[in-house]
Amino acid sequence: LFRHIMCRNNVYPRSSVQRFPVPDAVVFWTVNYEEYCPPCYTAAHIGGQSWADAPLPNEQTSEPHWNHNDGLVNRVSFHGDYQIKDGLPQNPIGRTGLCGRGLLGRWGPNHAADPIVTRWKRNENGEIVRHKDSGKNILQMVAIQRSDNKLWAIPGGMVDPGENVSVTLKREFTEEALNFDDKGHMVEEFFKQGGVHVYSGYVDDFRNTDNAWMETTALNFHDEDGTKVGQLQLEAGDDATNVRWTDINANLKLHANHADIVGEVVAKRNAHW
Ligand code: RP5
Ligand code: MG
Ligand code: MG
Repeated sequence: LFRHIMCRNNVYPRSSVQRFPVPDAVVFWTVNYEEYCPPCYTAAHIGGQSWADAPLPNEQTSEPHWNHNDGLVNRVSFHGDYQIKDGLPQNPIGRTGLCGRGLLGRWGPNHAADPIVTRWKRNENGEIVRHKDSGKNILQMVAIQRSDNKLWAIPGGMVDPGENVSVTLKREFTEEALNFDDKGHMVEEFFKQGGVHVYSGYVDDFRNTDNAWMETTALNFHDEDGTKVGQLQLEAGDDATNVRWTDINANLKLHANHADIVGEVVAKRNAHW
């Protein structure tokens, strides 16, 4: 497990709540941090939403079925069983400087899916472009610009209750990179052939808290000859304000730990980095 960075030592998004300082040395719960006293924050607007849990502790409802599939909600973490302390799940990576759920709907893991759609970079003659130093082919991906933090990212989104991850991947790509319009069922057909599994686990997301965090399943959908999704006319939609084909290399800066996830695709395809 890596140490999270984006969800520490800053002001929580869409709020004025300052996270309690968590230096690198005291991230893990196993390390003693006597002074640790994080503020609690759960955004008011998530109350009563269908995608959100009830507040906790709660005398009216029974306790969520932690570490299990709970009705239509998947409360299983990719990192094994998480601990419950004072009735609340504990972030498996460690302290974030904030308790409560912040902007996240679920206590514990909030499951997302991330489709990494790629093609080879080509010149005007349709020939694959190699990088002059590495000699390796340059990979391009569909990246969106997030409206919430303006960062470029994989066009991912939350898994709806009971939704199969394969449906989430296709749906979120269509919503964010094609503005809800899968013209000619290109995405439907292309994704049906199956993607290559790249990553399942924790996301170093700026919304994470001590009691709620993002986890994702990332798959790579690669258009080898560039004649299928590689030809799509992109149009940003939903929570994306911009979309583009982006050259992939070591300088790529993306939201959360998306660049690390994309790095896995590069390794698998032996592309330039
Ligand atoms: C990221 O946020 C995940 O990796 C995924 O890309 C995304 C899901 O949240 P929304 O885009 O729905 O805000 O951390
Ligand atoms: Mg979305
Ligand atoms: Mg999204």
